[in-house]
Amino acid sequence: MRTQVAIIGSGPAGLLLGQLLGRAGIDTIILERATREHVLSRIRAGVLERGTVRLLEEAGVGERLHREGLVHTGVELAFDGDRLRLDLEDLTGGASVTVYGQTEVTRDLMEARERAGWLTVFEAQDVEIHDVETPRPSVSFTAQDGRRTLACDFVAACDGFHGIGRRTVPERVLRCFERVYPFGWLGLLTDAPPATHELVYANHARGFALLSMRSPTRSRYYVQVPLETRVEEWSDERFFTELRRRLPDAIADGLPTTPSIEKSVAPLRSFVAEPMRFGSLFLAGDAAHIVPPTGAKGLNLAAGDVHYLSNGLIEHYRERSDAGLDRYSERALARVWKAERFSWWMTSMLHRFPEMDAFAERMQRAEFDHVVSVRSAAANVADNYVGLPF
Ligand code: FAS
Ligand code: PHB
Repeated sequence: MRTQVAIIGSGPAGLLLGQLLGRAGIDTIILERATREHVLSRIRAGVLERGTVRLLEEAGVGERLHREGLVHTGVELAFDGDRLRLDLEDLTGGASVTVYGQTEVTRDLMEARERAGWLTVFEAQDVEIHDVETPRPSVSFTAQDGRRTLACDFVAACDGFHGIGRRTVPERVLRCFERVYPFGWLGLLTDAPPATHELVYANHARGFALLSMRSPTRSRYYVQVPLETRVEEWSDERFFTELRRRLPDAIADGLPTTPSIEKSVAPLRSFVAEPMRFGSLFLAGDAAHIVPPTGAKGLNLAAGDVHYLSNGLIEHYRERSDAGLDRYSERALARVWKAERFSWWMTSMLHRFPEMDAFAERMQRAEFDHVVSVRSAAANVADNYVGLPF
């Protein structure tokens, strides 16, 4: 087997990269270890930055996104009952975000790839990356018909936090930075109209809560929970009771209680691996970095990496120039670290940390009051939330 760019991972990063390269006439093969059904069953991100929306349009998958996506020009912060609506459009000079689930983004990209006839090998097991420091890299894997080797020019590791790509970079080269938060998020999906028409991020003495949505008839809610939380411990009733206690009364009173169709606990961490390139191997998306979901950046950072990487690869094949590829890691990391900062700040301001003392509580309140009372502070939050430019 041979291709120009071997992509590992059929999540948003791998699929978006495959779509942008394919539309530029560059041949790719995606190796995905899970089944198609499993990939499409994941419930994850919900908010798309303006840059991500533009990239999805460029990838030819903007039609359903614009038909079903919800354009939000504001987002609300609540702090022990006080509420602040950030007018994103006013504060950023016209920008907004689009609420459209990652599951739908993945489905749109996967179906577009299948319509184009570009190959994805599902259930590719034991993927290994070889010879990325030579002009003839390759990827080996076990398919249903046995062990295969895929020769290629480049390898794009879009294989997430637990993938093989980052582990292929020698320890002498790789440098990792990490902060693991002492809590997680318990998320619940339910078929009921959202309690609010925009997202609400709430800081409460009992812990963080987030009201989000997937459509006018499907809501997505989160509550901060201890790290060791097991989903089985949380009935729907217990979840909604706790969620109500963390919200301003005017919102809590209007919260419907409908059966969950999905519940899961996600840990929170900040993580960056440098560099994002090693020879002909490029890391993109969660393979290279993780952010706590408080800033709604994870999926959007994957899109940003793919923007830089696809441009660099297209430039390589069209103009025989490696300038973009040579700058990929530096440019991607510059944007990653800004999003890491914002996600860490939002998480630090909105969550209850074990052993928080009175001073730390006052600092959180002061951060909120600063955003409420100083327009430049509010604009800074808004600029980061809608997405910094590529
Ligand atoms: P993904 O992890 O999505 O995709 C990687 C793909 O590679 C997977 O399909 C995997 O099966 C495959 N793979 C892994 N190892 C492989 C191997 N060795 N061989 C072949 N294939 C392999 N972000 C937000 O912005 N908001 C959120 O609310 C949010 N919630 C999240 C909840 C959870 C539980 C998780 C895990 C993440 C969440 N994220 C959220 C972040 C998430 O959306 C990621 O940023 C996004 O999925 C990144 O996309 P990819 O980089 O493509 O990685
Ligand atoms: C979601 O809808 O899943 C979501 C929205 C915003 C976030 C995190 C998750 O910051």
